[in-house]
Amino acid sequence: MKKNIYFNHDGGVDDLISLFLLLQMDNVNLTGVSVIPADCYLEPAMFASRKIIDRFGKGGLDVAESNSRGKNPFPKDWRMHAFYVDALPLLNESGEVITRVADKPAHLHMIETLRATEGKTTLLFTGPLTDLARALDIDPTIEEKVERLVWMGGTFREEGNVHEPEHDGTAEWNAFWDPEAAARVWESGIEIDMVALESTNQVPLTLDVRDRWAKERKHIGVDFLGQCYAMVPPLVHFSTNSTYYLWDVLTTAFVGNSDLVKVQKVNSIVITEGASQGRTVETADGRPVHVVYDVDRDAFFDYMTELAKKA
Ligand code: AGV
Ligand code: CA
Repeated sequence: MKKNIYFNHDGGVDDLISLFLLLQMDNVNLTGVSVIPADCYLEPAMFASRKIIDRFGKGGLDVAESNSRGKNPFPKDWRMHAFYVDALPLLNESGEVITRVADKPAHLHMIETLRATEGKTTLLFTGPLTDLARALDIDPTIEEKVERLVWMGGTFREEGNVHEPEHDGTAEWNAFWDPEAAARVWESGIEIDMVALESTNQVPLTLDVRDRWAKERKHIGVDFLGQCYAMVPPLVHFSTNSTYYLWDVLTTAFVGNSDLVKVQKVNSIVITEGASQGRTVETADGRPVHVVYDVDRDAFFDYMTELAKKA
């Protein structure tokens, strides 16, 4: 049976590749897509999403724009990535965009889509949780329609990936952009699977992976992976602030094939104020989440590359 998936993303290279891979999964019924302007600019991320659906999907989807705003903005250099993907010749061959923009903002589009879909839906979020928090405030009864939330975000390590003034570096960026939103979702009864930095640190973009995609570029989908991952810096000597990992792609792969990873239950809270804002902390009386803390790296790269070959 196919799983219903609603996908909210923030237009990074790995968010857009996630959309592409979801469209190749036989066991997924993608019910809706929305884009939040966190780690992207909204316009190119919307166009890129619609063109990816046109080029690699089967039709029947529209894409909703989020009007949410965060507390701590992403660096501009990173937000630019959506412009590069949107400009790829592969996505502009037809010269037209068929997939439409939804008539409602993302959080209302999600409520409407959950209600209109038979049975329950898994929410896949690869950016901040702002649209989900707003949807829960407006209509908490949507919880009944949610199978679970799979979120790329958070970490229980000392070291997060936020390197910003006035912060102590313990948070992951999707949690840091809107800490209150994460805390709001933590208050809900929704089951949460958290693909944390613990596992995503194990899947950096490396040169051997790029070489593999280059060798197999005769497959249009693998060429697309190679073109997209040419835009972002790989891990060569040591990890820097801009080093790229396959954060969201691992999260999406977990939805398609949970055998790739190991999961552990942790009780936790989200810090919303001060120098550690956005940090997720383990505490005995916190709310339970399932943390993806380990991944079979080779099996993951095989899985995503094989999916891309189906395009
Ligand atoms: O913290 C990881 C999240 C993921 O959803 N994003 C990128 C992924 O889409 C923020 C981010 C952290 N470090 C980055 C990020 C970097 N070096 N480049 C771009 N985005
Ligand atoms: Ca993202």
